[in-house]
Amino acid sequence: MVSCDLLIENARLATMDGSESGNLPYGEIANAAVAISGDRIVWVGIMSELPSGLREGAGNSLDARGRWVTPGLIDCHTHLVFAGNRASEFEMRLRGATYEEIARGGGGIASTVRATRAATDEELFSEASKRLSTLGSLGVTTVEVKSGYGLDTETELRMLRVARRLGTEHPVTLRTTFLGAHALAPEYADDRSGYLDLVCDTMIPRVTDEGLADGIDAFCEGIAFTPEECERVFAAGTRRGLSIRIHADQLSDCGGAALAARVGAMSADHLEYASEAGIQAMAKSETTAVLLPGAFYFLREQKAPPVDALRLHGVPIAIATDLNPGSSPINSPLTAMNMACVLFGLSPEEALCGMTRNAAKVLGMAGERGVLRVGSYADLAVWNIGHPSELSYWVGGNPCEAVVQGGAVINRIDQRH
Ligand code: DI6
Ligand code: FE
Repeated sequence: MVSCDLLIENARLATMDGSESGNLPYGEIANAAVAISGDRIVWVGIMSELPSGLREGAGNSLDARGRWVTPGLIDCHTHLVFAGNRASEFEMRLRGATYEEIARGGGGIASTVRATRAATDEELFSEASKRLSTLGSLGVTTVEVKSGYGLDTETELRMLRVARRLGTEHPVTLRTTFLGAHALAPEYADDRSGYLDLVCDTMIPRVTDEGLADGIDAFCEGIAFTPEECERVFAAGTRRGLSIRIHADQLSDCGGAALAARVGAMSADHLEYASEAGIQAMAKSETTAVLLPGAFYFLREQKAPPVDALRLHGVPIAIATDLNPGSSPINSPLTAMNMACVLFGLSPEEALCGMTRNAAKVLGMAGERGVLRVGSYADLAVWNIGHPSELSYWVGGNPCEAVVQGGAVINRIDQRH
């Protein structure tokens, strides 16, 4: 007999999957139901077409009362494990100091590295846990977390272990990325190649032997690592089965976009200064553009990423928070979507697609997550809004009423008013 474990009824779906809805904006299906068996969606469609066996055989049901239901949000680029914060540097910047001056004075990433090295595992876990709970309450069901505030073997490993533990103790799917090449460790200030040896010959083998990372990332930038240095790190990561991400062309054009395409990266992230040639190279590859408007906003950058060129050449666009203490203390996917619209000119539909369907592609989960379709993972968010454009419209507040993660209801709608 056909049956399901959870039936969501009376929903207005934004499936983010044109093929299920005849290409309506947001992949909309009104008066809809979603049937879930185990952790998968087994039926999606108009209520009146729901097979009677599914209605009668449902173990549990959730009446969405006409609310909009979207795929669970996917924050595909965060640095949410770190200790301390940089509010004092924020004050310095408001008094006129620049990000680079603060970094040269021993602040910046180095100050978070000091705090992270000094923190216990428990402290790292509990601080990150609060941030992750906030993301979850705002509809996030999948999140990526990077290391990169340790810059020594033990602390990098500790950050990734904390991230893995977050994934087991929170109702989210969590992917980890090793970012040893985030900045030069202070001990190696005069020995760049020595630090890269450490990353490639010691850290990557230790990280992968322990199964602590799904991907590898590097900060390709004048103030960080050159494309050649990044390529070396990527080669070592690829040999160990890690998928590639890259912080590319955030503050200057270093050829990061072209590098991403050349090495088959899942994504090139930031891209404010990416060249037309770089975007064209990405278009010929499978590399997704991840835009991080929070960092652009918080650092008061002036040059927006080349969104028109990305659209023209058909490069998929994802959006993420970049949640980190230095350049993007943005603990909300919805705020990042708002900024993507206001600062970068995305449409609210592009922004939502960037936090769902295209973000899934970045994490190697295309079609599996970020869309509501038969066979996809049962991650959904229920919203008290009149239209999905409101997810990018309001700044502050939280319209998320319930989340379903892997078929489990996390926050029941009928317990709220
Ligand atoms: N790009 C950024 O904007 C952050 N890291 C990166 O690679 C900065 C992180 C920080 O300032 O702590
Ligand atoms: Fe980042």
